[in-house]
Amino acid sequence: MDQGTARGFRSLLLLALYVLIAWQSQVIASSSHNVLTPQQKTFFQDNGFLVVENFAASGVCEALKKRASELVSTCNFLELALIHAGQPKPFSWENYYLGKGEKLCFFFEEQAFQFSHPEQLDKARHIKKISYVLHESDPFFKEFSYQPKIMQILNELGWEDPHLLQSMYLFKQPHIGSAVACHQDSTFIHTQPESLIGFWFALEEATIENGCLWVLPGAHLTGLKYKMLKTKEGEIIYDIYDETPWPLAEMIPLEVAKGSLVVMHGHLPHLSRENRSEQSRQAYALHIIDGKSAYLPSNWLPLKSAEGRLP
Ligand SMILES: O=C(O)CCC(=O)C(=O)O
Repeated sequence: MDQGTARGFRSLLLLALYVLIAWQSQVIASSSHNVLTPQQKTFFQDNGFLVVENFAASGVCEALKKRASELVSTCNFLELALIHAGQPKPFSWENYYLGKGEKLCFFFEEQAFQFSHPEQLDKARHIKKISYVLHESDPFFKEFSYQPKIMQILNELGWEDPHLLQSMYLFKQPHIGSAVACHQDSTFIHTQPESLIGFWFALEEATIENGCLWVLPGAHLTGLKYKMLKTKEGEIIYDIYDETPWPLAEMIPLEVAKGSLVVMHGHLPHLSRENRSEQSRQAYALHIIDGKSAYLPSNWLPLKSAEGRLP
């Protein structure tokens, strides 16, 4: 396919995505109903998470998956291989992602760095995640992330002035998809008062086999175990409050269908296990704060104050 045809195809896909999302929004706007039932809101308050089925149409999931794979094809893996090889600064992970306001960061599974010829690597089969500002820097993800239905759910859950702060595309590759250790998202993003909430969209079916999310229901009512802080000098440090291990045996799997949304309170402990199955488990995650809270200077991720606000 030549460049002109590829561009035309991309515009068509973006238009299709726009029409699908606009149609969904129209359905919401023209109905007097809330997206969430009172039972769902109570469930979220009690448990710290909520599954909203059929949030995104299958065509929207496919368009986002296709866009993510296009973005991966643009990534410079050789630069990352140098960073991984532990070259002295400026080739360090910190320099790669710290303070990178608008640029996309690409992270690969460990196996990618074991190739003796990095230029021959099949990036599509080894990419782990793309972060942290897809919702700002890519038109497809921006269209999806700023749709009114997201705002409506946030409002219904009590977020009055939501700001999209961070986004991540998670590939969870077949066979080699690595685990994400148990954590609370508010460890990494701080506001005063706390207001972090995560929206995790399953772009493919998520099962125990392919590494679905696991959560600890009700544990969002407990404090943070630790905080990752950036010092005035720009160094990353950890403030530890509680060293007891997570009760992993009490965690429950969230097996969800393609198109489902999982909402998670910033204090909810969650993890995902390795994917050893044949199926990938692709997902898109958004981390959102309330603009009524102060965004603290201890955050590693800079806040672009005017942007990130939902309409
Ligand atoms: O998708 C995963 O495996 C983990 C995602 C996660 O931890 C998050 O969105 O906060």
